[in-house]
Amino acid sequence: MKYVLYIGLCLIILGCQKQSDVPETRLLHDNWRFKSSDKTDWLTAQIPGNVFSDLLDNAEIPDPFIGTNEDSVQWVSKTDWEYQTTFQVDSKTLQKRHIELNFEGLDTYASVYLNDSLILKTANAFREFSVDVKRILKVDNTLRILFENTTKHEEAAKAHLNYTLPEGNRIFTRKGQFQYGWDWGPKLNTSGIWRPIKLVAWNTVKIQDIYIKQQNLQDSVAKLELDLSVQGDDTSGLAYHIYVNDELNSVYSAENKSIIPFEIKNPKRWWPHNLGEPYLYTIKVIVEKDDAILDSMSVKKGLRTIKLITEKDSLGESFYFEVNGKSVYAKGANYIPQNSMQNKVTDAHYNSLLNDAVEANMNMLRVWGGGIYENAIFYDLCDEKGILIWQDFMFACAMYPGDSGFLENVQQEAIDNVKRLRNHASIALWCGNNENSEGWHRWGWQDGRSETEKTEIWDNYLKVFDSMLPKTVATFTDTDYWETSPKFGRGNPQFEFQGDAHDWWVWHDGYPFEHFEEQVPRFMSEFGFQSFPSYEVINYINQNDSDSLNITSEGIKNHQKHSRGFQLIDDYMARDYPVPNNPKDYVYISQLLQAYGMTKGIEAQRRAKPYNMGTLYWQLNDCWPAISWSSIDFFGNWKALHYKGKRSFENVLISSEVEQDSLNIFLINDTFKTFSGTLSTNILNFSGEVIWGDSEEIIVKPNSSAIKQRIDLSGLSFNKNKVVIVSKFQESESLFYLVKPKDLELPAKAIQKEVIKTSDGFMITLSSKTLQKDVFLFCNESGHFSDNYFDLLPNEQKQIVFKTDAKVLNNLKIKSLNDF
Ligand code: BMA
Repeated sequence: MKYVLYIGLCLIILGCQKQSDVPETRLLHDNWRFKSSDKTDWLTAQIPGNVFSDLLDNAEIPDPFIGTNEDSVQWVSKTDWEYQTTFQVDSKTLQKRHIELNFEGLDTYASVYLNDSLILKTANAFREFSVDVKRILKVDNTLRILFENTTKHEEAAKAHLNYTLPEGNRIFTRKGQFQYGWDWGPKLNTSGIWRPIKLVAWNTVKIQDIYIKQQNLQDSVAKLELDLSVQGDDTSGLAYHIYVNDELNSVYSAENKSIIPFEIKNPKRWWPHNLGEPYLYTIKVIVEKDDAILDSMSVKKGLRTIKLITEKDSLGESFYFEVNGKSVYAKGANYIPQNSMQNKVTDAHYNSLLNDAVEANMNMLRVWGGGIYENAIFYDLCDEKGILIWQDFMFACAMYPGDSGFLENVQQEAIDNVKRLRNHASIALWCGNNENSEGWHRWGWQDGRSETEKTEIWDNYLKVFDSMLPKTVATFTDTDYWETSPKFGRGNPQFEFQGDAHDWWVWHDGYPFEHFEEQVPRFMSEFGFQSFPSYEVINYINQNDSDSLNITSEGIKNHQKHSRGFQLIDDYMARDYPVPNNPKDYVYISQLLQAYGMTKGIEAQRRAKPYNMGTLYWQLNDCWPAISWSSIDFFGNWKALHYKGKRSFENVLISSEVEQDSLNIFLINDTFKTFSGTLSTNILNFSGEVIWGDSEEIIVKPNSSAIKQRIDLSGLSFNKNKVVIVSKFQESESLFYLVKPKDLELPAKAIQKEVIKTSDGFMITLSSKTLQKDVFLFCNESGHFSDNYFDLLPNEQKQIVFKTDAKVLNNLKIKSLNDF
C-alpha cells in the first residue's frame, strides 16, 4: 500500500501554519559493497538487489538467462555473502527520541551488524524487521549484513527430523520456493537485501499501520472504522483528523483510542474493471497534539464487499466470488514472479503486465504459492485497474515441517503479509497453499511411511493450513480463506462437483484437449499447455550459438524445464496441427496449438456458467526466457494464447459446441445488463459464399450462459473441411470450424497488405479474397500488434495498429495456417 509520509509537506498541503514534528524516514540504499565472505575484495552493490544481479553487474558471472549459463553460476548459492555500507547521521536526527532501522526484506539467513553490534538475525525473506538502534547509532556508521547460504541451515533443520519430507530441502527455508528450480524456471537461489532498508527517527508518536475496516456498506452510507496503530511514549491527548479525498471528514480526539468510526455518504463502490469502475478513495489520517502535526498516513481504498460462496447445491458445492452482492465470473491466469532476480522488475514491468491482463479481459489473477508475496506496487495497480487477486500463502507442492520454531516463523510471516495487504480492494481471497494437499493425497508421498509418520506430517499440515493461517486471516482481515488449491485433485471424485480444480489431465497426463469439454469443474484455478516463446526470446537464449533460431540447441533444452515438455508439444501437435520441420514454423504452430487447446477450455468453462464460475489458466508470465505455459513471454511479447484468450474472455461471448448432430450456439453474458437483438449464423465456404444462413431475435439475460441457436447439421450437405461458421450478435463475432485445424482444406495464402505510418507506429490493413487462418504478423522492430493470430474472412478488411518507436517498418512478414 502506498503509504505517503507527509514530512513537513503536510503544512503546505493543509495551508495552515501548524507546527510539525513528524517522523523522518530515509532510505539506506547508497554506498553498498559486497564480497564473498572468505574474500577481501569488495565490489559495488545495488540495493534492493541480490547477489546474482550484483555479480552480473560486476561482470563476475555470465548472464544466467543465456544458453546453459545457469549451470555455471550454481556456486553463487553455495557461498556466504557479506554486504556493507557506511552512512552518516546528523546531530538533529541523532537527538530524536526514537531511531529504528526497518528491514523490509532480507534473503534469508542474515546477521545484521551496526557498528559491530549484532542487532538482528533473520531466517525468513518474507518477514519485515524493525530494530531500535537509538543507542548504537553515531554520526559515522557501518552497517554490515552477512548472508549465509541456505544449504547449511537446511541440512541442520533436516537433521532434526527422523524422516524425509517431500520435496527437497527448500521446505526448510522461508523464501520463494521457485528459486530452487521449477518446471518453468531456473535454479537461482538468491541472497541479499531484496527490499528496502529504512532509517526512521521520531520524537513523540509514529503511525505504524492503518487499517480501514468496512463495518457496513450500503448505497446510502459506508460505515467505516479506521483501526490505527500508533507507537509512542505518550499517546494521550492525540487528535485524529480524517480526510477523504482531501476533504476533512471527521476529527476524533478521545484519549487512548485507536478505533475511529467514520462514514462516507453515498459511497462509490469499487468494481472489477469489466463490471464497473474500480473507484478508489484517498483516505488520510493526520495525528495532532496541541495543534502540532505528529504524523500522517494515507491509503487508497476501494469500497466493496467480496465473498467466496461455497454452498451445497444439488450437484455438489458452489465455488464463486460475490462482489458487491453480485456473482462474478472470474477470468484470468496464474501469476508467477516476473524475474528470478526480483530487483530487475521495474514499475514499468508491473504496469505493462497488468495492463496486458486488463486488455485481455482478465478480471482475476492468482498469485501462486511458489513465488513471492508481491511488492506493494503490484497490489496498488490491481486496485487501480480493477483486477481481483487470489492470493496464495507462499507454500507449494511439498509438505512442510511443524516444529515450534518453524510455526512461529510462519505465524509472523503471515501476520506481516496479511497486515501489509489488507487495505487492498483487489484481494479477494487468501489461500493456504498450492497443491500440498493434492501432492500428499495423490503423488505417492505417503508410500513407505509408517502410520505415526503419516499422522505427524498431516497433523503438521493441518496446524498451518487448517488452523494458523485461517485464524490469522480472520483476526486481521475480513477476507475469506481457502485451505488449498486445488481442494480436490484430479484423482478425487469430487473434482467436478466441489471446490477449485487443477485440470492437468491435459498436458501432464496427455489427454486430448477435448477433455476440457468433458469434465468441467466448479472453478478452474489451473489448466495449461506449453508453447515456444517469441523469436526474440529464442534468439536471446541462443546468442552464443551459431544458429540463433535453433530450437534444439543445448541452451533451448536448458530453458525447457519440464522433462517431457518437447515430446508433449510434439505429440499434441501431431494430433491437431501440421507438424512443420523448420524452427520458425514450429514455433508459430506451437503457439497456435497452445491457444487452440486453452481457448477450448476457457470457452467450455464459460459455457457451463453458473455451474462453473471461474477460469484461471496456467500461466500468465515467465520469470526468465523460457519454453513454458505462459501467454506472455519474458520480454513481454504476447503469444497467440494472449490474443486468442482476449477474445475468449470478452464479456459478451458467442461460443459453440457440437453435440451429436447439433451445433449449439451459446451466448455468454458476464455483464449485469440485458441485451436483445439478432443472432445471425452463416456457414461460409472459404471464398466467402454463404452455404447456409439463419438468424433469430434473441434476448440475453444478465450474468448468464444459454444456448440461443441450434443448427441441425445432419440435414445440411457441405464439405466440413472447407467451411467456417460465422455467428454475429451486436459487437460480438465468433468463427467456428467443424474439424481440427490439420484437417482444414485451406486455400493458398493470398493476403494483400497496406502499411501507413502513424504518429506512434504503423497502421496495417490486410484483406484477402479467401479465408486466411491464424494470420501472424511479425517483424524485426520491437513493438506491439493490436491484434495477431486472427482469422481473416474472405473479402473483409482488417486493420491492425503496430505500436513501435521504429521509424520504418522494413521487414513486416506474414504467416498463416494456409502456408501448410
Ligand atoms: C501447476 C503449478 C506449478 C507447475 C504447473 C505446471 O500445478 O502449481 O507447480 O509449474 O503446474 O506443471
